[in-house]
Amino acid sequence: MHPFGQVPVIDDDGFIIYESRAICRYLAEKYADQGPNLFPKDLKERTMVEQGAAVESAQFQPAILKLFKEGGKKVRGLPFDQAVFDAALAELSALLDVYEIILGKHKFLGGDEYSLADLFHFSDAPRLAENGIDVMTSKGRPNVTRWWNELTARPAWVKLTADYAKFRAGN
Ligand SMILES: N[C@@H](CCC(=O)N[C@@H](CS)C(=O)NCC(=O)O)C(=O)O
Repeated sequence: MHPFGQVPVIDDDGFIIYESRAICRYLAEKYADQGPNLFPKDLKERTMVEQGAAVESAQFQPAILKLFKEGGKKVRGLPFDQAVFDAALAELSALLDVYEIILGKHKFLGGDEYSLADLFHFSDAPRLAENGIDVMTSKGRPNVTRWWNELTARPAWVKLTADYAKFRAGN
């Protein structure tokens, strides 16, 4: 189903889609009448969301994956380079300094409403705190902290993490 043999992939009544962000865009449009408006129709509002989404995929995700790549070695007991890890964390912190400015201008990454631009951060960023890295809420970035705390308190996210914990526990 997935040409690169990866997950996620969905089969929506025979319509097969891969790439998580394309899947999210499809589902947000398909179910636009349910829940919050994640992907606005207005050209300028949608472009703001696309701008925030592009920041996530072009800047945030590469930086966080660099950190996880080195941190994962430590977790698995493989040769680990603290300097590489520290440099990756510094890179992510510098990126969040820019987020701090953006989030000082509007409430969410893609404008003043919660949108796909914010939601895309759920694929990786929650694993930071799970691994004891508090960079999303560390002191000195009040806008980032406000934004991240608000995102992770959303009922859908709280429910998903609770369901996942039950799934991992085998219930
Ligand atoms: N850009 C892709 C990344 C997909 C991806 O990296 N999937 C990983 C799991 S998160 C995977 O399937 N890894 C197994 C593999 O590549 O064999 C997306 O966002 O859907």
